[in-house]
Amino acid sequence: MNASEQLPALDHTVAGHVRAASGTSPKHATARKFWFGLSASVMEQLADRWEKTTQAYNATRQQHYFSAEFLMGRALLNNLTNLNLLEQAQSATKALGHELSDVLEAENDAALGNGGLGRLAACFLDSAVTQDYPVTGYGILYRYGLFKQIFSEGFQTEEPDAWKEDGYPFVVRRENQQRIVTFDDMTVRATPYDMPITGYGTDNVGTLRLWKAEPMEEFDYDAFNSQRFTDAIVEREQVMDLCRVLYPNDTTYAGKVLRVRQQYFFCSASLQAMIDNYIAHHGKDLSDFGKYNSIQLNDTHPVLAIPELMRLLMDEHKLGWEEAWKIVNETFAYTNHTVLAEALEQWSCSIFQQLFHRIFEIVVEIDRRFREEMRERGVDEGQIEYMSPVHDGMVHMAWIACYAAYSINGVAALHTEIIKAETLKQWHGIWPEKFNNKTNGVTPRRWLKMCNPRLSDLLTRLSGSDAWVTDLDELKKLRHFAEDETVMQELLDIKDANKADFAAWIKDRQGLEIDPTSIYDVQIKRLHEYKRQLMNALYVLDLYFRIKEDGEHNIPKRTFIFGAKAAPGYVRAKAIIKLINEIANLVNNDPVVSKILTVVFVENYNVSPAENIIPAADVSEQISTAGKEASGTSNMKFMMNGALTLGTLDGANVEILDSVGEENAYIFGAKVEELPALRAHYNPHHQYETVPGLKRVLDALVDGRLHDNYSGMFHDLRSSLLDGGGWETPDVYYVLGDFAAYRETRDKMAKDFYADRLHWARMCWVNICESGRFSSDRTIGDYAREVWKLEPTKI
Ligand code: 26Q
Repeated sequence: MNASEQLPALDHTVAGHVRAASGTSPKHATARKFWFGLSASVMEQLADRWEKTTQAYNATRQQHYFSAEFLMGRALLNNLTNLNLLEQAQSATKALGHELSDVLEAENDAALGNGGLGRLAACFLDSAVTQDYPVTGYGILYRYGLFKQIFSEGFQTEEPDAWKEDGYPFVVRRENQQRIVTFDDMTVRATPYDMPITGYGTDNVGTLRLWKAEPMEEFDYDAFNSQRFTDAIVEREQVMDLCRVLYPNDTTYAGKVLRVRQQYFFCSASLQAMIDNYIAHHGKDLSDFGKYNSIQLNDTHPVLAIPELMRLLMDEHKLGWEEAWKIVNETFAYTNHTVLAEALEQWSCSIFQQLFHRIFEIVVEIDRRFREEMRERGVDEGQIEYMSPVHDGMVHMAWIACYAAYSINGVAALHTEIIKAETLKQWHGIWPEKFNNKTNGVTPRRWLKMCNPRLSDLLTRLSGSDAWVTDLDELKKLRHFAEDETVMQELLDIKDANKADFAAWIKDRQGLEIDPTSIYDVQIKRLHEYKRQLMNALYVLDLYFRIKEDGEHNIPKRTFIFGAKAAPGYVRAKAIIKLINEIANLVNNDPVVSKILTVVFVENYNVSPAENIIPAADVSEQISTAGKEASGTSNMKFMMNGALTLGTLDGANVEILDSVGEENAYIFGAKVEELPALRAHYNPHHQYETVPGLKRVLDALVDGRLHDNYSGMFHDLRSSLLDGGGWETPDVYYVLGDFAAYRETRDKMAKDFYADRLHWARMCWVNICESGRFSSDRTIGDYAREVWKLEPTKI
């Protein structure tokens, strides 16, 4: 029996909710108010099932996903799709004088994450609930999400992302579930805001629990009255600061005290809730805690949960060290997302001593026992020192994770091999059995069904059902349609329609006209040198000169689409943004070249822009230096939507290639195992002098043809490639080294696009049909079976 069956249907409840939210008739409500009302109707529909799911999960073994980031994007359309309410919502909205598309556009993205790692967490929640796995997410309710990006004169500037200032209907404040988190210098009330996570084709509704920091007392009236008014205000604000903003750092580590406070805050509150919950359902004896709970640590950001669980078990629940450590060992699993040394978190001991001396004591004891254990194993002192959780005045978060966790995984096959052989090789030497690979995936609900309805309808029609939505391997069965010209023509028509939609979208958003018959060649991801947006930009500039100066003809028509945010303090990444914008100016305003090429830099790239860009893409740029991109996940989204990968053998590209075959992807560049030898003799000046096109584009950076507004940025970019400014290794990411191969492959790809449209369609089709392996349903199934030992629990 389903309690929600007794509810009035959505189309009967919307009007009332809109009236309540807007204080007007539905007809006169703004799109934003209508969105509030419609969202409230959705919350009403799922409430009873949500409660039931929570109860069912509490009785069983559960998995808890700890992550400082959840890049959720918009919720309304996703929930309507999952709950099969889309048609009802459409007609109800229309009947009340609104367009659903306008209403959906009124929602802000919940951008509580930087990029891949945060979006992965969001896809995982979707897949977990869709497959009825008892999984709960835990994170932070940031008041400001990832900054809003504005271009002014081509430079990135940042503005706060006040995404929920006028309220957010998809979280419920759980007043009665508050916990107290204690720092040595402040005590904070942690209030959970729970977000329902709906799944596709299931009544289960999972939970994302986001904690908010609040002052212990509503207001310190005592202080207020005793003329300490400002002190009282300042104290309140310090507490509120805790959750104010998401750190925009992505890949480079910054040892900010507030960041470690955030991490401890959400870990402590989440663990307290878990322990209380365990006691309520399974009794006071905590020795089976690890049998009912497992925690996945999304990178090292939540690793403070390890010493904090030790503290809670020992200090609050009176267990001994050995007992507590055994539980910790049974409970934690750790996912590594990066091989970049500069991204590994390490905190100065003094920060720990100042914020939570007890946690520091526990970490030091973990360190002492670790060293003892290693000595017993006969590990040499030098290696013990290197691996020890505390040394050189720093606490090494990844080392604590590797020691305490029962599972350590990378996020793509190649990445896992690299962490075993390099990044974490000492740990692999000691505990090889802890290591495993879990190649990332993305949810086909958001990244295919929802964002690409045309293609989804075709797939459903050809399959005879929509089973593929929850079993993406079903698409393999459609592979033979590659030989069916009518279907291939239909695929081309769908892509064309999506491209026309994107052209209208970007015209509306940025006033840019693009040609929907041109090739859409797309690179969307955070801006980082290793991702090599610079190499892409240099190619575009080279093409400009080839048309303009060399009079090359027969250059296929192309639209180059970029989307990327740079960390605000990452000066060189910002220089690359400025450069792309300047190239866009040059190209788009040239009377000759603009007939063939257009450059679009999508401002403020985020989850929802991605949903508009990906279904329209022809070419997916995945061009990181081999060995640097742990996995990549946009590569998978593109594949699912029928774009072809132009990429290096890096991250999950390797597995995409394996799935589609080399005849259905464009692969170029140095391989991981070739790079050390190539580097040994590498001289970027030689590339500059000999590789066609390179000298001209690199010189254009500094000879006045491109303007960096006298910032010196372009000069720095050029010398970072050629001589490292005299003090750093030049061209660390092998941009010039791979340029020739990139140019050749990209040229060929563009020719192929126009040469035989049906052949191109067949390649896209194979990519779509083989994308099942990259569904996050597969990933979550693997985690559930192999790491979490979890059974589906259906309500
Ligand atoms: C750390 C310390 C201080 C401040 C910020 C950070 C920080 C924040 C975010 C460090 C790293 C991140 C995010 C990393 C990330 O998104 N990594 C990506 O993870 C994806 C999912 O596994 C992979 O597909 C990408 O390859 C990887 O780059």
